[in-house]
Amino acid sequence: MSNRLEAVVADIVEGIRGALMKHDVTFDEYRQGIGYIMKTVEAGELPLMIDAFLNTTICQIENRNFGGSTSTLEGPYFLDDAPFVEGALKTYEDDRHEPLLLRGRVLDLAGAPVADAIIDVWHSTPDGHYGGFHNNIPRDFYRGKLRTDAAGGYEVRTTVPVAYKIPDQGPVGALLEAMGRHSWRPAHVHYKVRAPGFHTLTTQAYFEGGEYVDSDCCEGVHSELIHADVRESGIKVIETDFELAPALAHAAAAA
Ligand code: MBD
Ligand code: FE
Repeated sequence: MSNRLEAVVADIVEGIRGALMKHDVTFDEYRQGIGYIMKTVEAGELPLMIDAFLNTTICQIENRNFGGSTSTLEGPYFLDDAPFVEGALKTYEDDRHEPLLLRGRVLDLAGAPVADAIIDVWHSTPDGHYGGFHNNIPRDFYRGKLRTDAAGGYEVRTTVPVAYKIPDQGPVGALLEAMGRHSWRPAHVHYKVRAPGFHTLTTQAYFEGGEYVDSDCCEGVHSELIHADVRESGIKVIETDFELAPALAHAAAAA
């Protein structure tokens, strides 16, 4: 058996060495880089930093190796212990809330319904924060698990999320801004869809015309994940069918 760990780490190191060489990085800058990483760890933002730069690459690999719906960023705010919810996610009472209905079906690659699939849904508050992470918002707010019915269907009410700014007081937002980039993600709803025998699908929904849809700082937007402004009796609806691939990876990844 080949040593996969050795192979991957050696190539990562080689890639970093190439970048350092290319830019004549000085010893002083090298020490500053280490200091920056230390600060990021202390601020609890290391997962955020890595996700901002590399999560989308892992998703590209998933999309290359599995069929089914397009996968995109999990991001740093998924909580696996979110409770099952019926009808609606728990949210605050907030004048800024705009109601949102999420619904659709979970299907296999042949289009047959997948019953009893579990869908985690999570998204931001109307001021761009996540339950369990920011401002003492309870862990079970703006997130929950759904179970698909016999027809593979799911439906839940919640509120429209807003664009998310990676905080610029923290090391990650500060880095992006110092690089001359912005630190915004377009408004999005997160989903993680799981069912026995299927490859887990992690994805998001975006809003057509929304701010930053064309310039996500984490590069997680795919055109097929952008939803038009559909309304039923005035209520915004995102209808998404999730197609799950079989659990087995493409030969290239499984080898
Ligand atoms: C988010 O909300 C997110 O989804 C990602 C990918 C990165 C930072 C914040
Ligand atoms: Fe997010």
